Amino acid sequence: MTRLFQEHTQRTVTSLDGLWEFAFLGDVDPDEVDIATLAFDDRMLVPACFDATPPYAGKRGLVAYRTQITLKETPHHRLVFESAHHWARVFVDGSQIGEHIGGFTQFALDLPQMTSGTHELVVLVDNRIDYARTPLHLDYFDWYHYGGLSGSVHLHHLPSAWIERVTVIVDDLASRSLHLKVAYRVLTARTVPFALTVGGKTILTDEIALETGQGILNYDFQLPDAALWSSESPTLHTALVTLGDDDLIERFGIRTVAVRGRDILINGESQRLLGFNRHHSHPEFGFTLPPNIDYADLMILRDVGCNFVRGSHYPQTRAFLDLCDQLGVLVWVEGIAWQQTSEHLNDPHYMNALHTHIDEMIAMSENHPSVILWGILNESASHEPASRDGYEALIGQIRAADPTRPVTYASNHPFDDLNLELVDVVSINQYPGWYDGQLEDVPRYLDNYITHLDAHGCADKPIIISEIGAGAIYGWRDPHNTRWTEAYQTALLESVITHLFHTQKRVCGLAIWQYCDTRTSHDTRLALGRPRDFNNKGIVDEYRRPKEAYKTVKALFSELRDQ
Ligand code: ADA
Repeated sequence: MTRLFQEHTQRTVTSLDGLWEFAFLGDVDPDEVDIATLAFDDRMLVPACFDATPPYAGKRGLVAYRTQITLKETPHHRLVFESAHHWARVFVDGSQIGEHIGGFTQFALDLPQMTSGTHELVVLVDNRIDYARTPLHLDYFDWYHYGGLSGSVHLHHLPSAWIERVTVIVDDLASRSLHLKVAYRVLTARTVPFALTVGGKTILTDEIALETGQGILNYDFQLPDAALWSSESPTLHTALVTLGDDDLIERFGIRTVAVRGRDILINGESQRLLGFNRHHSHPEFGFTLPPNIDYADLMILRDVGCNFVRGSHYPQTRAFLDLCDQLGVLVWVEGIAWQQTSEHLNDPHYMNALHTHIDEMIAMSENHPSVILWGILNESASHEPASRDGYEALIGQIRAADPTRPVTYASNHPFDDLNLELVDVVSINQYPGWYDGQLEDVPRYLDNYITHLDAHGCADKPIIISEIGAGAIYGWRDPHNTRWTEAYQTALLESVITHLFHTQKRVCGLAIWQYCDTRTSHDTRLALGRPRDFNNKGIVDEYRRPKEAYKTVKALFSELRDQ
């Protein structure tokens, strides 16, 4: 999965994608594996989710991948994994160089000093549900935890001083005043030239004496008259940062996101968010969506009249965010979580893993102008006093790392949530007419949530209905029009949209649950409410075939977008 633009012109980056040697080891303790004696009896594509392929469908266990890497004479080498589901341990020439916990985020591992030439890379990947090893993925989550090297792998050949990360922050919209942060690392002290060009024009130049170690360069600059980014007019700018012999290209948009009273504002203009929750998954590819599926999904969402996607329930790939940047789709990005308990939020093992994961999420998503909201802890125990510290810690972490975007979490406790004062945007997941009450009760339930929230501290905050929906089995039509028929789903979504935006007029956004049907876990507590082992609340099925609700939502959203 590549970016939509080239990230380096000077730095050499070798793609390691391709068919690697592969072995399914099964229920084996990774600490007991002897890398030297592993028998690789199969091949596996990287990137791919191995358990989305028929021979390994549904299997959980330890797997091993092997390939060769070729090091150059450059002073330093680094391996970058776009994602590994959902635990990985990496070896070069038989020596362990690092581990990573949790899927969906990019991680980098530095190689020790080695001779140039060919070396052996082995990666152990585990997709078992194992709280002790990888606490972010639990068996009861309502999505299937595919496994494997699900993202691309790259080998970076680095000079003696290199750029770790570039962040572009909008300080003042009117004057187009921006701030550039360049994180770097240096092996041996040196003085190097620095430059920033934007759109081919040199904006900053400098000569910097860099000490050994790491640091951050900070610059203010202006781009007078530069076009702004918005959903309607998603203009992007390309920054090329060079530092000595290294460089990094980032795309950014000039836009602000703010909250004022009940509104979410982009560049000072109030937004009505109309969209869906989307799982980044497909039965044939797992989490490794080919670019054309990402693109097709966004074209479908655009056709339905959406301007908004909630990336449920984990960080989104940079390739997907690149498309959203360019197409003007507004995105809510959240960390991995699903109905976490207050025990989780008080367990340092869980919280440490989540804090690291959130840092990784921000690092990979922060320059994408399409990302307008940070989310955490989907439907977790926000109604229990014992969860307070956890919410405060995570929200505090996000605000410290990125004060430029509002923070939210999807609460399923509209009547007894204890943490909504902490967020900028209140987001509510509820299923009236599906889990609670009947179809005709939907408007009354929607009014009850809002009346209660407004009377209990949320009157001056934006509210998003972040999940609502009904299951429909593709093609299931029946004169009774009961639950699971396409007609029931259509009627429920029509009632929701009409009531929220024509009658009640309080919420600033809606993310329907969900965009497409998605495979879910085999957990028996879920299975009985999940025919086919799928969450069937998509308005398209898992192969993106439209259900009856498609046309209705499209008509309603399009009318609202035209207002
Ligand atoms: C939740 C949850 C979703 C999905 C949905 C449903 O509230 O956040 O991931 O499980 O309900 O279909 O019930």
